[in-house]
Amino acid sequence: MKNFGSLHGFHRIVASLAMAAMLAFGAHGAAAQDAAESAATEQLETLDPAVAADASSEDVAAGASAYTPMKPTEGKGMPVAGAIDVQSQFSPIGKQANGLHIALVWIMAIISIFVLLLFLYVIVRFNKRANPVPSKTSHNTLIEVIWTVVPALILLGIAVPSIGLLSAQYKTPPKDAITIKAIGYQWYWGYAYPDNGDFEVVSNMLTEEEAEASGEPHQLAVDNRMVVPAGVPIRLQTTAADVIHSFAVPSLWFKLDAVPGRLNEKLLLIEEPGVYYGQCSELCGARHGYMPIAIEALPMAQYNAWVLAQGGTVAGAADAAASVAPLQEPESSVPGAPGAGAAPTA
Ligand SMILES: [Cu+2]
Repeated sequence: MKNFGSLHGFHRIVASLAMAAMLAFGAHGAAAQDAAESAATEQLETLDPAVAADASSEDVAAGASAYTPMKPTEGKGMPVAGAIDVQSQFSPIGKQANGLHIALVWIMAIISIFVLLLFLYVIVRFNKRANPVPSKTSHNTLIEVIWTVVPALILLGIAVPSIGLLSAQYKTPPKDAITIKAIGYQWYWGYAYPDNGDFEVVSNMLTEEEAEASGEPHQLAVDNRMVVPAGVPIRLQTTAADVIHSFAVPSLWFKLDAVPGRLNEKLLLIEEPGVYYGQCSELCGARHGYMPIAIEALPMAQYNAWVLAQGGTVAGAADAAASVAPLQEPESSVPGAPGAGAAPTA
């Protein structure tokens, strides 16, 4: 148990060091900014005017033509300055895992304090001055049984929820889950929507000025977000076009490698609408640190409206679409075309 406890403490020290390193890295980020600028500007020019317009508005438009990127909530779905713990969780699996994490920290703390108190007691009570003639006792069956059985029970108590969590994290998504595919490129993300007409959205990082202008955290803000429905199961598949990337969003407890030639999938269920940020988490080349992830979870009706605005299709389109937006020709979505969201040609 002592090992377990100290490992956990060690983990935290490492996390703090890593954070310090990341802060230092962030300071150097400006150097690579110039290279980013031209690519991002190019991307911005192809933006749908409706998307680019008034990013500061807090309204989440219901109509297809009026989609406005949602304003992120400070501290939600993003890192907080000075924090050392896990981000607040917004998925059921994240809450389960965070609960186990907190329980383990408490178990670790209680055991560490207990062992520390034993040490102090021995140091004070049995030092050479206080106890000049030591006892020659070498065995005590009762104590030996207790200090074997109790740690074993504690380990068992940890193992059961731990193994349960492990399997729950890789539970297969239900049949009716909406499939969305995240594709890693050097160095940006593409999001394909095979269940919604198979259009693809290309997502590039915003420059510092652009992120500031839209009220978003720099190096996490992107031009085109991965828009998903909230409150319904999503079959999130990951793959890559060139090298291995990793799709990771800490506040949703989601991390899955994106491997060329392979299709990984995992269930994603976001409990409430919001903007959730993440980053590529597999060293993938020079601009690995500049391919952030921004997920915008919307209520189903607004998600459908967004899909239609991108030129995609909606299941059971007739009624769902009629209430939110005019139908568009599916031909307007060219599979794999970058910058999907151009106006339909018809
Ligand atoms: Cu990457």
